[in-house]
Amino acid sequence: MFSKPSVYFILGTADAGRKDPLHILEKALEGGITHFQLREKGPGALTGQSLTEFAIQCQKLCGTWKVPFIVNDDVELACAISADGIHVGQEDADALTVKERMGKGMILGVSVHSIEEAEKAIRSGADYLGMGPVYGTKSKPDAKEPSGVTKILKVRERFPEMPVVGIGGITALNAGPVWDAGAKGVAVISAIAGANDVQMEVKRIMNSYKGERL
Ligand code: TZP
Ligand code: MG
Repeated sequence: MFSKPSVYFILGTADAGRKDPLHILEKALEGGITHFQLREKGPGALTGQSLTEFAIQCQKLCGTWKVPFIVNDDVELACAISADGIHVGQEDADALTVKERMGKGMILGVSVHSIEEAEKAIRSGADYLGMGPVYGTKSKPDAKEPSGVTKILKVRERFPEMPVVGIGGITALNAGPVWDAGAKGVAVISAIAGANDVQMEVKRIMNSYKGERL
C-alpha cells in the first residue's frame, strides 16, 4: 500500500485559495501522487450535502487514476461513500473505534507524535502512521512545534515494519532528510496546492527521493 517513495497529497477547499480544488487535484494526479486525503477544515469549510458531493467528485478523480482516496476525521462520510481509507489524529475519534466501524478493506491512518502513540495506533490496527510537523507549517494553525525527523527515526527504529509518512512544511527541496529517516512517504498540502505548476511540483517532490533535481 505504501511503496517508497509515496507522495501523499492532502487538500481541502480552503487550501486551494482562489484556485479550483478539483483542478488542483486533477493536475496532482497527472503529476503522479500516490495517495490523496480530503481534509476539509477551517472557516468556510464545506459541510453536509455540499461536502458529500465534493468528496464524491474527488473520489471519482482518484478512481480514474487508481489512487487511494482517504478521508480525514469524518468517519461518517468515509463510510457513507465507501472511501478507501480514513485518517484520524489524536484529537479525533479513537483509532480502535474507527477500525471497528470501518469496512474490512479500508486503510486506517493515524497521526502520532511519540513511541507511545505509535504503539497504541499500531495496536488499534493502523495501516500507516502520519508523523509531524517535520518543519514549520502554515496549513495547520494548531500544529505542534516542528521536530525535524527525530521522532520519525525513533518510531522507524522501534517499528520497522510500519509505514511512516512525514508531514509538515515538506517541499521538494527539504524532503531529503525525511526520506533518509526511513519515511515511506511525504504528505504535502501547500507545496503542491500552492504551486504554479502543480504537476511539475509533484514530480519534483517524487524526484527528491533520489536527490534528483527537476
Ligand atoms: N499535520 C501536521 S502538519 C500539517 C498537518 C495536517 C499540515 C501540512 O501542510 P503543509 O502545507 O504541507 O505544511
Ligand atoms: Mg484530524
